[in-house]
Amino acid sequence: MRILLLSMPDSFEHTPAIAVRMPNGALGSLAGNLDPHHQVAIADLVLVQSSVRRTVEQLIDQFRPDVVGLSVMTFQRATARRLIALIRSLQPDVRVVVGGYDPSLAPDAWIQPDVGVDVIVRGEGDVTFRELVRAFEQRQPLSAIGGLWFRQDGAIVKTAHRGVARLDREEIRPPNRAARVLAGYTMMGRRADVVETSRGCTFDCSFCSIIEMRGRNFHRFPIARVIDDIADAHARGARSIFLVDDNITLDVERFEALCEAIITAGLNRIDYLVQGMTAPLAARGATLAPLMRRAGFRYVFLGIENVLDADLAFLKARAKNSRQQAGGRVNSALAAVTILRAHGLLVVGGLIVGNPDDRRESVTANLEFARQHVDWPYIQHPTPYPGTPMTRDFEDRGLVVNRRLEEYDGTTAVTRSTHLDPEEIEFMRWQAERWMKVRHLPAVFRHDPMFVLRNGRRMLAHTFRGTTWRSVVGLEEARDVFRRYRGIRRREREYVDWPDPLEGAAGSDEAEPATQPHRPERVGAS
Ligand code: B12
Ligand code: SF4
Repeated sequence: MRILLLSMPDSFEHTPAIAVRMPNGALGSLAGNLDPHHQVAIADLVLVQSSVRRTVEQLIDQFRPDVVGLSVMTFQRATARRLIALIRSLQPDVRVVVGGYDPSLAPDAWIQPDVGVDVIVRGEGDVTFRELVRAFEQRQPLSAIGGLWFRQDGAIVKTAHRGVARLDREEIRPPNRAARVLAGYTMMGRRADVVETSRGCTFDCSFCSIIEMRGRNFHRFPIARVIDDIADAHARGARSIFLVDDNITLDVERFEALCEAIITAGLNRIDYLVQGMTAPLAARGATLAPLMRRAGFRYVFLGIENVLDADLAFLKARAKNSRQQAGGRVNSALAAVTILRAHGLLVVGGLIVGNPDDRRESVTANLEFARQHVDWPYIQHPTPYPGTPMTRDFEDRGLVVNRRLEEYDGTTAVTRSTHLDPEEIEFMRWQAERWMKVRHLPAVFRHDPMFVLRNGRRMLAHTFRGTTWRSVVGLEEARDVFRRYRGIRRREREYVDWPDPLEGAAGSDEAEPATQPHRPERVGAS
């Protein structure tokens, strides 16, 4: 069968597509786990943000897929609906399958007939999708395949729950990067790729979707498999690799062993990015941080979440972000940041501001921490994604004020606190963050001077969207710039020039004309 896998073009404020365009890890894994006789094409649409419709039309025309699979996050839901409608108009009989976080955690949103989805794959998809495609090919019933919702005779059939895979038994085969048909992956000018070393997490932070998605568990790929996977990415040109594990720092000994294995394999000239918790990095940083540096790690995305105890407690992130000391538990953010930076690692600081009881001072304290201690701010607002405990808390307290899911991108405040309006929370973050980002430019220049020379102006223009000469010379207020920036961002969200089949219904009320940024693009053979 011919299978086309798509990830959505919608990108995130803190990883602008000018500088960061990474492959979607799910699609490579799905492709690698299909039976080998199928023809598979992967198109990460973030690579063609300025020509999504044209690219999809070309792909459908050239490839004539039997099955199209889309990977969707919640804020990408409306884009996915438009794409499905476009694809159906081009090839009405194609089978449309959706998977990933939003279809898994909000399947009800995907079953309306107008949306045009045939099958929803819930949770981990590698084995489920393989079995699904086999069943399509052999015209077998889908009811025996665990982990699906599908349409049959006008009704929705839900099949048995499917547990997560044990990764140490070769149940999950390596990703198939050869299936990618678009070019242009980058991390600030270096060819970028993603690699998984483990899946899952045993914590239960209230804002995170992982527990509802997979349950509380942690499974590790064998280190030899990870090294082969990194070598494969490297052989295909990757010079910057994001380890997309949910929480690699759950097992620090294994992480250290991985660093050693990377060094032994001579793969330590690659730049690595990883995300981790503050507590183990603070506790073990004295040995771990220098080892990470030797292995090539450059950026550490730290889930600091919040520097105030009350907020950490609300986010249920206290256990992973504090450590026991004489006199009680203390927040481990500062210790982790300090040790990482002392060893030459750059810290991407993940913070969440605008929690239910936040006052101006609480937001300011977190912004001030970021200003002083992180290299790149990754500050978000609490966002009520489907199925998270935090969503229930915000709903119960009547604090969700924005139901336009395309704005659930993490940097749009869609909830208010009991003391602050969402606009005020977002304004405070936006105003502080832009200057923190500017401060990071020299570090990027030292590492990738050509990239900065070529793109520095566009990166600054992106960071300061909405600024005009009038605002620079003080003839306009910062709030005017902020309003203009929000208008620009609203227009940027229109990635697909095709109507939403649920237009007018809740969650799709953006009606601005499409204006598009840039993007290199190429449609090649599969
Ligand atoms: C790595 C990661 C990133 C990387 C992405 C790198 C990349 N290009 O892949 C970065 C840091 C850039 C990122 C950014 C964002 N992320 Co993120 N990210 C993750 C993380 C940690 C792992 C995702 C991953 O790659 N896993 C490995 C792959 C193999 O697993 P998977 O994606 O789950 O795919 C499996 C199944 O879902 C399923 N599946 C997936 N797609 C499909 C499609 C089909 C057809 C089928 C059949 C099956 C299927 O099968 C796959 C294989 O088993 C998750 C989870 C977590 N613990 O926080 C969050 C997560 C996915 N991110 C999330 C969000 C919200 C974002 C941001 C909006 C803001 C943010 N929090 O940073 C931005 C937006 C990104 C963008 N598009 O611009 C949310 C999504 C919530 C939701 N309901 O939509 C998550 C769940 C975190 C959370 N808050 O709970 N993210
Ligand atoms: S530690 Fe990270 S992956 Fe685990 S529940 Fe918390 S935010 Fe999610």
